[in-house]
Amino acid sequence: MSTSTATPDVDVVVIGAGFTGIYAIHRFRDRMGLTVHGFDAAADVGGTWYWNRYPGARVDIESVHYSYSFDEQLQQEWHWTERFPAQPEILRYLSHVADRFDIRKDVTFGVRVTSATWDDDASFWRVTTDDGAVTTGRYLVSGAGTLSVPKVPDFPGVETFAGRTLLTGNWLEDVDLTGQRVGIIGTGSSGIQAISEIAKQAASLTVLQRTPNYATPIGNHSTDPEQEAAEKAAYSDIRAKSRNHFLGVPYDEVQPSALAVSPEQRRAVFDDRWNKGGFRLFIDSFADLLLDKAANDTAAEYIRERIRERVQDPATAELLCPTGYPYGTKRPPLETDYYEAYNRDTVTLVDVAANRIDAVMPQGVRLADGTVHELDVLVLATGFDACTGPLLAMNVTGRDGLRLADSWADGPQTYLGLTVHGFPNFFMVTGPQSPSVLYNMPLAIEDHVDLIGDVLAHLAESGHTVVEPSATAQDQWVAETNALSEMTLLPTSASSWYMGANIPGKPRRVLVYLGGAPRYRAICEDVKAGGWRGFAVADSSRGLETATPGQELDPCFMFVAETLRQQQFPGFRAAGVETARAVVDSFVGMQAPPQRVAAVSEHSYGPDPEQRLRVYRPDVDGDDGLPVLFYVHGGGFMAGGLDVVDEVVRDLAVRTRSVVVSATYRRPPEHRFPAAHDDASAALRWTVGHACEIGGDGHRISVAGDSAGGNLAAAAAVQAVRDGVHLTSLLLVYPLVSPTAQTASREQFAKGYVIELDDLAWFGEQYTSSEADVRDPRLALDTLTAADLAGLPPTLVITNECDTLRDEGEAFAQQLRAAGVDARAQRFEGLAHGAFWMSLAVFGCSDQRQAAADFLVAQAARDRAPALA
Ligand code: N01
Repeated sequence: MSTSTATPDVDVVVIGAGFTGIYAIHRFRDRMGLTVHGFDAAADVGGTWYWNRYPGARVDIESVHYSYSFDEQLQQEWHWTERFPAQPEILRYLSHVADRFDIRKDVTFGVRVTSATWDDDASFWRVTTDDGAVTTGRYLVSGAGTLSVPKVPDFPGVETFAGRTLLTGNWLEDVDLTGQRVGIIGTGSSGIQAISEIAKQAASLTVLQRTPNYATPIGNHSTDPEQEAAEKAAYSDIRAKSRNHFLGVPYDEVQPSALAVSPEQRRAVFDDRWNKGGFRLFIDSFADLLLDKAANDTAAEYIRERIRERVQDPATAELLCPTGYPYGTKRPPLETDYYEAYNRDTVTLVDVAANRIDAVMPQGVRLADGTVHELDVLVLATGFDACTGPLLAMNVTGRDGLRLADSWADGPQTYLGLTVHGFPNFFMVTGPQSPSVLYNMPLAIEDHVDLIGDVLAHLAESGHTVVEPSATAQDQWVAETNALSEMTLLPTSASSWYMGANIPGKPRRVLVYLGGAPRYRAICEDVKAGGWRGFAVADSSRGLETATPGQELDPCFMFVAETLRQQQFPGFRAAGVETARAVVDSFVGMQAPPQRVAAVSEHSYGPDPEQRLRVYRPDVDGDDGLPVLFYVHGGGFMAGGLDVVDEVVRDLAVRTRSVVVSATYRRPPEHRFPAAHDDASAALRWTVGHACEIGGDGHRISVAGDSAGGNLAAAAAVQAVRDGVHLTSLLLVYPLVSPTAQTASREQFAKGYVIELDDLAWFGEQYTSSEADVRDPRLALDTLTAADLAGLPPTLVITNECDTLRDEGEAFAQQLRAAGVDARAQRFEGLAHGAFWMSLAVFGCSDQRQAAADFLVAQAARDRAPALA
């Protein structure tokens, strides 16, 4: 192919002809009219199913789900003979699909990609293959797979072995092992599948096990014609359900917690899922198995019990029982008669954790204690350099000579696990940091290829040719991926390939997105709905340097925004008062379990039932009066209450070791301006008057509020200072400063960011009755003079980048500074309005609360009365 013109040879170069390559070629070529060329090192289609022909190789997601969904006729006409088909049948399926869509004509087989280099001047990729050819393509799509670079351990002397060495991950032919003395290293999914089959043929089988695994029954059987017909009749429904499931399968029996049921009930659930087979025990029993060690222990112990039941020799059974890591933190294998294999006289289990492999010799494997296991065949089922390995093996170089290997020296850096900053027009199907291996692969692949198709269509529509994610979007994605991983038990496994821990020297970083397919899909939807958030487009590679990316948004917020969109929430105005209040109250569902405090008491500061306070005393030793934090909740003046901020103020009480007084107030439309403002002032007066009584230090009272509550808090603080009250500090979390503020952030984030501009307008209409109300300096804080503000305590204004109220909050901090107040604003990138309440849903909430707490604690320390200092 040519290499010298500025027009590339093809629009899209596709690497790999497995599940990804086949669909990608069809999608881009036949449905979008693009020119496409594919490469695969294999002699034919199949990808992983081409290379893994070891005995026992079998899929572990039901074939009805582990298959393409993109073509209705295809899924109707194909017949699977088994529930979990073996490798030859899957390869036949892929060959059939390739025939049906005439894929092979656009693939060069038998060549391996040795480098892919972005040409900054021509703005396309130069792809070099090991036959010396160079092919140029505007877009580069990798379907190189996640588990396609086998790990070959460098045992000393491995090349001296006189028998035959076979690698499960590169096993291309049927090998007759009858009568052979076989040794196998590795008891992951591949090893376990192979052991069950090889044990039936070999004269002897020596299993050299370093780490035992939690293998559970696959539950395979022939396809039942009636069930097949029923499934085919409901296929679109099944696929929709699958895409709405964490793992991409339509399982629907998961229960919330293994610890919330009795031991008998738990056992019944485990028995049921064990008998149903597949990944049901792992993914469809209890939702907290990967999150809570105690819950995980129940499943781990259950599996150990079942292993002991199946293995006759107690010592062998104990060796096969995993104990050193939680269930599921290494990918759980599925098996048929695996444990029974050890009941054969011909099978020996050797513990190479206790007595490590020392060397491979011509006659077999020698262990550290000098024992030699003599072998004719050595099978290496030692795993893969997962997820990043296949991409790094291709020597990818992006803009300005940036090597992917350097960009990823500290672990993968991606946006959506699909694209990489610095690598224009490069797409990784099921790449690292995407759900990939934790999402039914064919569906994960279709979703990714479709998303790439949408990006390319967007480029064409906008008249651009080059696309790349911003560094900010990528950083946010990496943070989301790592934060999700930290919430699970995965990082506790010492050798899981999910964490890159199986390859010496590989950075320990989570390689898969653990938020599940539905969350991932929702985020991708928000990326699209938000005008391709985080992606910059340009006419050329150089143009990317100055291109403005679509507004990035923290992925947690993308999920929240998309969830609201999917619920078709019509906005607060259309929802009306009662629904608006219910919606705001429902934000409790986005909060972490509340922190424990020593005491909570209820108080009134006026006759109206809404004039209430809730006082939280943290569990702190000592008789000294604690600092007091007076907190006013937000909710557009007309919604919100003590319950919805209960978790927020408990957390602040614990973080700041302060007594927190949480105030609510009379709300519109029943009570209009200035009722809420009068109440906030009255509640603060109550707090000042009762500070000692509630265990606080009357000299150290800080005032805080969020959103509309920030407005009320600021106004109450101004009034208190005017009344001669000493305040320690003022914390305003994305405060409403004025109903009529006209700012760039109000325009930029008017729609699609949780609180919309029209919501603000409607809240204002509910609360105010006249123009005079709207301009009243208690509400329009921007009209307060320097004299009004002078004397306010040190103030922190927390703002969020993607918030309608951002600019007015930051302007208010300036206004305070101009009045001589020690004030500053702290902006949180990527967050939107409401984050301060969303401790469970938005990971950045914790940073925001910590910033608030650090400020409050520092001010309280500084303000300590001399006698107590
Ligand atoms: O690889 P693995 P795999 N000395 O990494 C051992 C998918 N898959 O090919 O645990 C001694 O899981 C290693 O020991 P340890 C599936 O996603 C799917 O089996 O590191 N032992 C471990 O026992 C799966 O998870 C199917 O202590 C050494 C084994 O080798 C993924 O592929 C079927 C060693 C490697 O296990 C990988 O599975 C098969 C050493 N130096 C695979 N080095 C389906 O069913 C490594 N080991 C679809």
